[in-house]
Amino acid sequence: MKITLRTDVLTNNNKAAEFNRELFQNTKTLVINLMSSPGAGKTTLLEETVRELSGKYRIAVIEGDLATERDADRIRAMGAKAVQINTHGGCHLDARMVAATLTEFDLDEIDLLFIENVGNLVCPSGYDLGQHHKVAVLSVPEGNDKIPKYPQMFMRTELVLLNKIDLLPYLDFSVEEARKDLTEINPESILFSLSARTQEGMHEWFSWIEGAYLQCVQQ
Ligand SMILES: Nc1nc2c(ncn2[C@@H]2O[C@H](COP(=O)(O)OP(=O)(O)OP(=O)(O)O)[C@@H](O)[C@H]2O)c(=O)[nH]1
Ligand SMILES: [Mg+2]
Repeated sequence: MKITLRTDVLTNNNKAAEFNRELFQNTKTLVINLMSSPGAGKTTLLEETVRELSGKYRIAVIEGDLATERDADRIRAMGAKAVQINTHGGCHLDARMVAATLTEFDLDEIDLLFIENVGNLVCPSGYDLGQHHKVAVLSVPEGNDKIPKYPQMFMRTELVLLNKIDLLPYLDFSVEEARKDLTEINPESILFSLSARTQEGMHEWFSWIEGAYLQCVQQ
């Protein structure tokens, strides 16, 4: 019974995801679904991304949280349009929630749409939102065990942003071990080490976005 219900939920989600995907492709809007534990630094990374890339691209953000407009307000303060979804207890965004916010945007006028998922390493990765890319953020204070302990998240993402590397001197996190664990779980995935606080390594993330955008518009 439980399995049937989950299948139905996912089937409905996948239909909405296909609707979103077609819209994103028709309007040549690159869409990135950003996922992580609470506090890994998703909003900070997006603030810095808006700061760096808004001269070149038209950027918008969908923010997912259980409650408050705080993250959307942070993005608006950087000058980008942001729409907040409150899940009121739900642990992830689904494709229908995203579809419902799309009336708030003119996608023809947006080059990059970031979706910041609810902070959680478990549920968000199981839901296709119709995005082009799923990106996971992992942060140094979370410790080395997160990749092996939450494998579904890292199996389903093609890029991992290891954030807060400015804290490496104070904690026992091993970047080498993280790379090794990631390769075992998902040999295709790549990892960029960076700090949204000090900007170290951020250029790799910005170049990756530029490459992904080119690919999106050429399709
Ligand atoms: N030292 C350090 N702190 C960081 C860095 N990036 C983010 N932070 C801090 O980490 C805390 C959480 O950052 P957020 O960007 O709000 O994290 P989030 O992933 O959006 O959190 P949720 O939306 O609640 O899931 C804030 O106090 C940030 O200032 C970093 O690179 N280095
Ligand atoms: Mg956030």
